[in-house]
Amino acid sequence: MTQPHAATAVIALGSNLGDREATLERAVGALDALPESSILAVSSWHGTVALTLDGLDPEKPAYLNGVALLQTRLDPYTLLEAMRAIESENGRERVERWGDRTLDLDLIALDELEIDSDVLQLPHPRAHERDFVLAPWLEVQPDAVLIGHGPIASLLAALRDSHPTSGSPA
Ligand code: PH2
Ligand code: MG
Ligand code: MG
Repeated sequence: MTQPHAATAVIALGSNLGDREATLERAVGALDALPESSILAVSSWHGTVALTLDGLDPEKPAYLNGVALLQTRLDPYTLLEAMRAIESENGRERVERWGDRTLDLDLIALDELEIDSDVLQLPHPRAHERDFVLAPWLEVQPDAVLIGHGPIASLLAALRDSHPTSGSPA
């Protein structure tokens, strides 16, 4: 389903298996190729330590993370479905929560939209505490504000004050 007005989607990309950079680049191309959608900006790829349910784990394969801005007229649920399809096309298998993956695409925000449904929460409920989302996001949208939490520049600074090493590459 499409909407009358274009919105800007903030999409976080991550990979810690296979040829990470090639997969992320392919995902950006696939997002750009979605109907009624075009990529506005893509951050650089940041090497990050894997965050697991038990905390940061340097023994796990390291991630490459980035953020893309996608202008789109797709409604949020159609966009989410399309993102899942791109994950599957890139070898994503859903084995364990927060497990290793060839490709993870997370919808972080869609303009000012707030949604709290079973399948989708916007803005993403954990984005404010994730260095690997905030740092690349800041590159492409320095004045962005995360609804309910504040300017992402302040969130990232606060996070780095409390966990000085959380964003460093593996
Ligand atoms: N994604 C996860 C779990 N852990 N760790 C890093 N460094 N980067 C991620 O993108 C990531 C993670 C679940 O989506
Ligand atoms: Mg994720
Ligand atoms: Mg995900």
